[in-house]
Amino acid sequence: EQAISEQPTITRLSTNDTGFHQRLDSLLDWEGVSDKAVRTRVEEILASVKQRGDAAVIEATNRFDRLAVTQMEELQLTPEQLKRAFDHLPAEQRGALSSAAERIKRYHERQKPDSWQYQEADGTVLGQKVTPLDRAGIYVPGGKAAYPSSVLMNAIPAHVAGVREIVMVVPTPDGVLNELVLAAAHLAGVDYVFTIGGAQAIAALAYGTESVPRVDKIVGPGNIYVATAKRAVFGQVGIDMIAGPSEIMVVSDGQTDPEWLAMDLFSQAEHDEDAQAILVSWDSDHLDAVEAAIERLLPSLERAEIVRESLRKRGALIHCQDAQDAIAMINRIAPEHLELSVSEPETWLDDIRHAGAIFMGRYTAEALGDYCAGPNHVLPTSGTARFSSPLGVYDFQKRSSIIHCSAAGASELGKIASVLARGESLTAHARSAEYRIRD
Ligand code: HSO
Ligand code: ZN
Repeated sequence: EQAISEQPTITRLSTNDTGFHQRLDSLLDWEGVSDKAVRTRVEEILASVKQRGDAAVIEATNRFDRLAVTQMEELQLTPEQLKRAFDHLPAEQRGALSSAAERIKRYHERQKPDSWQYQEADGTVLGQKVTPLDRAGIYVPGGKAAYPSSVLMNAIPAHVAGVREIVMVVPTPDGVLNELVLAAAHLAGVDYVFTIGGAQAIAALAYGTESVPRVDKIVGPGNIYVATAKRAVFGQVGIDMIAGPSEIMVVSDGQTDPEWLAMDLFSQAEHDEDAQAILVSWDSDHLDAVEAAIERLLPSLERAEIVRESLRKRGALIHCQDAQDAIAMINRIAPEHLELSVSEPETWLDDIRHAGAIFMGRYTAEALGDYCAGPNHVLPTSGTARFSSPLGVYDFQKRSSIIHCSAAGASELGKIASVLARGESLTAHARSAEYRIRD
C-alpha cells in the first residue's frame, strides 16, 4: 500500500525544476479586487454619508461596531485623552514607543525636499515650490490588526512634511479602545481622532461631515471595505496605495543560524493567512536545516495556526543555482521586504532593482524595521515595488511650478509659443503670447 503522504509545512522548489516559473507565479498571485456585492454596499455607505453626514456615520457605526451613540461627540477623542493614554502607559512601553517615534522622525527629516529656483540669462526665473497638504486622514484598523507602530509610520511623515492637520480614524468595535494606538497618536502629532471605521470613515474623511473635517489625502491600511472605499473616493482625494498582505523574501548564503531565518519567515507569516514568506538559497543542506527549524519552532508560536496556514498556502523554500540566480529571483518577485542574509550585502545592492525595503546582513531582522529602525514600514506589496516606494514625507506634499518671466524672456518665449499655438489653431493663446513680443 501507499502511505498517505501528509501535506508538507512549506513548499520546496528549485529554480531548475520544470514548471518552476508557473509554480512561482501561482504562489505570488494574489487577487486584491473586491467583488460586486462589496462594491455595491460600499457605494451605498459612501452615498449616505455624502448626503446625510454625521447622522449616516453614526448609524453605520452603531450598526457595524455594535455601539449605541447618538452624538458625534461620543465618537471623538480630544488631544487631552490621547495624552492621558500616553502618560498612563507602563514606563517600558512609553520608553519604547518614544524611542521608535524619535528614530522614525529623524529618518524622515532627511526626506524633506527643498523648493528650488534658477535664473536664466535673460532674467526669467523658473522653479518648483513644495507645499505640504492642508489635511491628511489616517485610517487605523480596529481590533487585532490595530498596530500602534503603524500609527507612527503613517502620522510621523505627515507631521514632518508640515501637514497642518492630521485626522485619524480608528474603529472601536464593541467600544474597545486600544490605549497604545491613542498613545502613538499623541506622540506622532495627530490633531483629531474619531472612533469610526469602515467605508463610513473613509466617506467622512473624503467628503467631510458637520464634525469630521474633509481631508486632502487618506492613508493607511484597512479591510476589504476600507480598500474598496479608498479606491472609490480616489480622485476626489488622494490615497496612498491599496496594500496587499505582508511579504518577506530572505536570501541566505547558508551561514546564518537556521532558527534565526525560520523566525524571520514566521515574523511576516504571523500577520495573516495570506502573508507570504519565501527563503532562497543555493545551499540545499542549509534549506533542509531551515525546514527542520521551521518544524521545530512552529508549534511554539502564539499564532501557530495563522503561520501554518500562511506557509502552507504561500510560503516556499527555493533552491537557486547561485547568487546571480538569487538576484534574478529578487527582481522578478519585487518583494515588499528583502533580507540579504549574506556576508557582503553591499556588493548586492547595485543589482537589486525592485524591493520595498532592503535589510542588509544577518543582524538586520525585518522586525527591527517594522518597529524602530527609522525607515517606514508602509511599503509596496504584491510586486508593486516595480513602480512604487515606501510611504514617506513626499506622499504628504505636492509641488507647484514657478514661472517668472522677465520682459526679455517673455518676448523670446512669446515667439515660440505663438508658432506652436497657431499650429494648434488656438489663436487666443497665440495673440496672448504675441502681446509680449517686443520689436
Ligand atoms: N510588517 C508589517 C508592519 C508591521 N509589523 C506592523 C508589525 N507591526 C507590514 O510591513
Ligand atoms: Zn511585520
